[in-house]
Amino acid sequence: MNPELIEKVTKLIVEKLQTQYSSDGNLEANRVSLASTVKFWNHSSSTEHESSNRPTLNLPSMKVEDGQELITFPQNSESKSLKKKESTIVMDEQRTNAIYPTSGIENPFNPEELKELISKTPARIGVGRAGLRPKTNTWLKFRFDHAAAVDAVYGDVNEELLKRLDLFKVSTKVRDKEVYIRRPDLGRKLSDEAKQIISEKCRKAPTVQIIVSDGLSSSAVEENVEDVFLSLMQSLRSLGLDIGTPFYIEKGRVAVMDDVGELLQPKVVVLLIGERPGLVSAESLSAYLCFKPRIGTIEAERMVISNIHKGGIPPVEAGAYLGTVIQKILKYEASGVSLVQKEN
Ligand code: B12
Repeated sequence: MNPELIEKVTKLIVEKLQTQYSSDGNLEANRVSLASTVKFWNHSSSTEHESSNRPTLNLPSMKVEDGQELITFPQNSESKSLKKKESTIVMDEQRTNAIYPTSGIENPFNPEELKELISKTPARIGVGRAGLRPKTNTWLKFRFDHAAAVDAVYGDVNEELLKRLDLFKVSTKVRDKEVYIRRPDLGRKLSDEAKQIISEKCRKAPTVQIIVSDGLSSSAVEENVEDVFLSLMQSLRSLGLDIGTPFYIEKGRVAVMDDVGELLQPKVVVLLIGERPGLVSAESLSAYLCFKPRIGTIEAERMVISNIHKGGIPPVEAGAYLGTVIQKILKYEASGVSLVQKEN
């Protein structure tokens, strides 16, 4: 997607969220409003159910056209089935159609119940079998998804992408992928060289420090980070927040943000990092946030917006939404469990 289009979309989303959160200055109302507009991934893929795997942003029906590109955000008040992201519905249908009724279990005892069960989970259920073995199609699909997961974990992020986003690259204390997988502790520490480069290149004490890392999926970064990053930057700018010098950490873990916090003393760190590949996608990105992360920060102080990918939370929406979460963190000077406590 091009940057101008992202800018337009982000502005619209941020403006809408702003009016939702702060129009009346009433804390309780704002809290209720946040709770009612953001719903996290719950592993349900049913189109019939209230829960959703993407935030329903209460946006006006919004169309942004730019040459060939067209983005449409369905209205919150639309029917339940429309609340769900269209691509997810298509995926559901494809999956259900692929498995039922032509393949999978032949002559099921209760076809309707089977269909209902399959529609509720991305797990490979109701796939049938050939004798004691999985059917060839099921087996090939599994091998395909497994290969995608291995590629995601072992791959490296394209240098061109980092150049495009103007992110310089540093490493953690681990260089080898095998070691990275076996020693999460080393991925939580910056190398000495990284510390020196960051100190030289980055502005100190910014309000918001953005970091990108491959984590457990380089594919997640390659697929989503550009849109999330650009809309996050745009969203922070529209909110008038000061942004530090962003950079990329290779083979990072979530808690590496503590080292960055010590070095640069930002108020908030947002880390865009590849998630461990799972059943639904090998390309899912998370944004972990923390108010003043420092050595010794406990996990409960962190927050996560997960499942950012084309079948989950759309990247541009995620970036725009993150800006408003950061604004809230700054307002309460807290994140994670402390934020919830202060809000209440
Ligand atoms: C692996 C994993 C875990 C592992 C982490 C083990 C480890 N050391 O790697 C364990 C089993 C401990 C775990 C625990 C929890 N998890 Co978890 N976890 C995941 C999973 C499958 C992958 C995360 C990942 O790839 N991270 C990236 C890599 C690079 O990070 P890492 O540095 O190796 O590991 C850190 C993160 O994984 C982080 N983390 C893991 N889960 C959570 C949850 C929250 C709220 C936070 C702030 C951080 C966090 O803690 C690790 C140590 O720093 C995601 C699913 C997903 N789609 O993302 C769910 C997921 C992130 N977890 C989730 C939850 C709810 C939890 C728990 C709160 C469950 C509970 N009730 O106790 C706890 C909180 C742990 C914490 N750190 O605060 C939810 C978050 C939902 C949300 N949007 O808020 C997710 C999205 C699963 C889901 N679909 O519900 N988790």
